[in-house]
Amino acid sequence: MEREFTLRIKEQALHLGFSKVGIAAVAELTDARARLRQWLDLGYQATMGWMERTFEKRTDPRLVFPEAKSVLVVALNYFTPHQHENGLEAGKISRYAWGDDYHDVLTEKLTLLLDWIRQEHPAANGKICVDAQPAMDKVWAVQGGIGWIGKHSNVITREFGSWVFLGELLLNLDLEPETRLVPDHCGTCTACLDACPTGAIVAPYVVDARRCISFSTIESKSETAELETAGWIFGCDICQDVCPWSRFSKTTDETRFEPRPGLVTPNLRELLAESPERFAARFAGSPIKRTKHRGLQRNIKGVLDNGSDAGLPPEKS
Ligand code: B12
Ligand code: SF4
Repeated sequence: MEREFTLRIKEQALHLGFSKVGIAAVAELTDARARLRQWLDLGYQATMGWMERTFEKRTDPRLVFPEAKSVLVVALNYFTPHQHENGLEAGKISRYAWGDDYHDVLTEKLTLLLDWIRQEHPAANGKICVDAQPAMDKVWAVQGGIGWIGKHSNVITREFGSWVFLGELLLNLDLEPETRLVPDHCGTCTACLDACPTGAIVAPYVVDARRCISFSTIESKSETAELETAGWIFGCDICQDVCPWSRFSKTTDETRFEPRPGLVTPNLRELLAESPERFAARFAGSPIKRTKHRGLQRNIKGVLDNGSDAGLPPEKS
């Protein structure tokens, strides 16, 4: 496939509002596959059984889209310049969940991009991957030249830090892959490992979900709170807040990621008093709907039982 069309696709992706875009050739993910296998064998997926069930598809895009020849990877900056406040009965929601659900935003933009590619190239076909399809987003982001996997295991970009969502478009086109990848810039820094209050980063680049506040407050289906979450009631940003690369954060142009009213540091007693109906209405189209009313109530009770503002980690300076 000619270089010129690859460049035009990338231009169109940026025009649609993506912060970064890159291309990787479809290939077997040998190293990542071995690491994922080891991670699963160690039980680090906790109760996310779907990680095991989708192992084959997750490590081979051709099982998701047999015609796939290229992986177009996108990153979308979601940083908005708001900070959590400490206080009695204050809960913390992670930055990624303050606004609208990123799955919807990325899927909408990738659909527009695929439509444009099809218009320009009638034989083109593709498959959108934003979590609903199993894929190793972070590995493709590295191979597509977006950034590097940091020791907290999230992809870090030089331009926006790690505050980017990732997604892919699998295409049946032979696009020109990136030849210049971004090297690992973590160096000797261990800020994320040192700051994680639950010791979930068990080794550089390796997160044990069983110990991670993000898993415990979002994915866990347990009836009662299993971890002391340091005030977090949905997700956790500590390892990213302390990352030196977070100083490169920039406010996103995507207004749908601006916080919904009262969501940065909600009052726990008020949120606890909300009915399931109010929860459903308030969190329609928000990532927070994932916990359902019951899960959020569990998280709030867990924080209140532990003392809402006790032991809160330092804010990003
Ligand atoms: C399962 C999952 C989780 C789980 C497990 C987290 C994890 N680290 O795997 C839980 C629920 C804990 C979670 C939490 C979060 N998640 Co999550 N999650 C995923 C999901 C669905 C799959 C990730 C996966 O494949 N894990 C399996 C493990 C084995 O992979 P891995 O951690 O990437 O490990 C690889 C490397 O670290 C590497 N490696 C291992 N050892 C070594 C050694 C060296 C030297 C090197 C270089 C590499 C290396 O090899 C491994 C395999 O390639 C992806 C979406 C997707 N489809 O990819 C989102 C995703 C990773 N999550 C995302 C986000 C935003 C989060 C949170 C920040 C949300 C929050 N604020 O609470 C936290 C971050 C917690 C953390 N520190 O990781 C984003 C990350 C965006 C980014 N910039 O990277 C993703 C990509 C979703 C998206 N579409 O944007 N998540
Ligand atoms: S998200 Fe929070 S609990 Fe999970 S690894 Fe990062 S700092 Fe630790």
